[in-house]
This record gives sequence, structure tokens and C-alpha cells, in this order.
Amino acid sequence: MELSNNDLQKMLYWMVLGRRLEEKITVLFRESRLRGHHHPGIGQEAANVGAAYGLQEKDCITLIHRGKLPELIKGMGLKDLMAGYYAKKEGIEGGRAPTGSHMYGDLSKGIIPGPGIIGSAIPLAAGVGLALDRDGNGAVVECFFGDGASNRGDFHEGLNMAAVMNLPVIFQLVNNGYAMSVSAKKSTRIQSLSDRAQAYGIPGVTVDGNDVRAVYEVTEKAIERTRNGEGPSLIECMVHRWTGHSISDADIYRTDGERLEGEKSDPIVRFKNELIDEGILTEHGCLDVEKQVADEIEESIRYCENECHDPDPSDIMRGVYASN
Ligand SMILES: Cc1ncc(C[n+]2csc(CCOP(=O)(O)OP(=O)(O)O)c2C)c(N)n1
Ligand SMILES: [Mg+2]
Repeated sequence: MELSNNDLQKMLYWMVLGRRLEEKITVLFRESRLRGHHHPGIGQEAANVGAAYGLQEKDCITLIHRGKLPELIKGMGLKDLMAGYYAKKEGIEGGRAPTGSHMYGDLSKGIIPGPGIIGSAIPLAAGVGLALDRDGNGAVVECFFGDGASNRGDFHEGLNMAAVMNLPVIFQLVNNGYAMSVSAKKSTRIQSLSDRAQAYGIPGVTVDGNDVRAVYEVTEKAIERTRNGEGPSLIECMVHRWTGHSISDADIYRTDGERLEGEKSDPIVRFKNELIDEGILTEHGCLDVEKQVADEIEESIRYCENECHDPDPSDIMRGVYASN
């Protein structure tokens, strides 16, 4: 699909929403208004938006713990997501998941709940692909995971199965160079993780994950291929992890230079400048996007803190057994 000016503006909106939401969530944790664990997705917005923007309603995603944009783009409401983060009754999972959890989903929107075991969503995606294939309505599943996950056996099993069964799966590897404190350079001997696709006989491509349009284009091609019955693809998006692994990681294993590397190639600044240079958006228009995003985030927090309720303890067994 050719991206219209409206699409490009919408993509910028999503990227700004992702960034400001992550920044705000980090502050909420620091102020103890949220408790638990959070893995900031700051700096990975272009990869996430470019990868998810071309999906259709019938398509599915499996989630990574870092970044909230694929699920928001797939239709999860911001208030629902945030109420889940606050572990409120009104939130995703009805307050069952711990705050800060990424272990939520919404099957009605094709959002498969994220498992906590790194890489385990990869074979899961092959299974979802098998189900979609049997449904026969041309839907695809896009599976998000990191460089660290690609070193697990799950990666081999999931890609091999999807390849031999020709399943409609897009494997979206968001390579931010680190798995917690272990750099990808120390854990892998190859330059490009997309080379691994050759072992399964499927296409593998590495793309600049700070360039939202480039990510969109390679993903679009992979989706089209898959919808035409040509099977899975592996896409590696090169990004930077701007922060520590989680909000409780002091990030002392990286030099200041390395830590700040990401900000030099800020995907949002880059995309904003492109849109302004191309006459698609004005500086003023960019400020309007910031204002809209700030209002939506504030409203979602007000909703969670003032209108939502803690889950009722008597409800704890609901959903555990098939009969209740
Ligand atoms: C099997 C397993 N081992 C370890 C962990 C702890 N853990 C959580 S996130 C993470 C790093 C994952 O790195 P990567 O896949 O590159 O994703 P990123 O955090 O960089 O986005 C680890 C080791 C886990 N959840 N599951
Ligand atoms: Mg990583």
C-alpha cells in the first residue's frame, strides 16, 4: 500500500505516543504510582510502528516485553492498556497481571498474550500461523522478539516449523544490541542475525530500525509474500536501546558514549524533519501531535487513578478453570 500523507501523519502520531507514554510510565514508577517492572521501549518506535502499521484487523501479533505500540496499533485502547498497567479491574486481564506486566492480550483483536519466557512466543507464533492457515482467510501473524530471544532454541524450532509448513508468519526481530547486560556482539559470531533465515530456507533482511518508512516497506513486502502463500520471512530491525534493560537497571556495563549513541539517530526527530522537509507537516502540526498525545496520556492516567477499581479478591479464580 502506498502511504498517503494521512498515513505518514498517523505513523508520526503513533511514534510520539509510544515515546511519551514510555517516558510517562517511567515517571509513574519513580513516583511509586506504578509498582513492579517496566522495560522502556524508548528509541524503538520506528521499528514498532513500521512493523505494525500495515497489519489488518484479521491479522495477529505476539508481543515482546519492550514497547507498547504494536498492541495499540492493533486496537488495544490506551485506557485499557494503562488500567492493566495499574492492575485495575477495568484493565486488560481484569487486574490479574502484575503492574508493569506485558503478559496481557486481547484475542478479539488478534493480540496474543505475551509469555514471560523470552523467545517462547516464537514457536507460539508458528502455532498461531498454523491456525490462521487452516482458517484460510489470508491472515498473517507478526511475531515480535529481540536479539537475545533469537539465541534460544525456541527461535530454531519456531522458524523451522513455520518454514517447513509454509506458515503465514512474519518474524520481526528487534535488534537493540543487548539482552539485559549481554551485548549481541558477545553472544553471536555473525554480523547480521537475519542471515539465520538461510538455515530455514526463508528470506531474511536487515533494515534500519530508525527509519519508519524503510521498516514499513520491508514488512509490507514480507506480508504480501506471506498472503500469497509464499511462507514466512525474518526481518531484523536495527535499533538502539536508549535506557537500561528495565527501570531498575543502572546500565553500568555500557560507556556513556555507547549509551547515548541512540539519541544521535532519534527516529522521531528524523521522521519529523523528513515530514517537514517534504511539506507534509509543519512545525506547528508537530506541536499539535505532541499536545494531542499529552492529553490522551493524561486522560488515561486520570481514568486509572480516579475512576478504576482494584480487583475484587473473591474474583481471583475466575479464568483459572474452564468452569468459571
Ligand atoms: C528464558 C528466559 N531467560 C531469561 C529471562 C530474563 N530476561 C527477561 S528480558 C531478557 C533479555 C531479552 O533480550 P532481547 O530478546 O534482546 O530483548 P530486549 O530486552 O533487548 O528487548 C531476559 C534475559 C526470561 N524472561 N526468560
Ligand atoms: Mg535486545
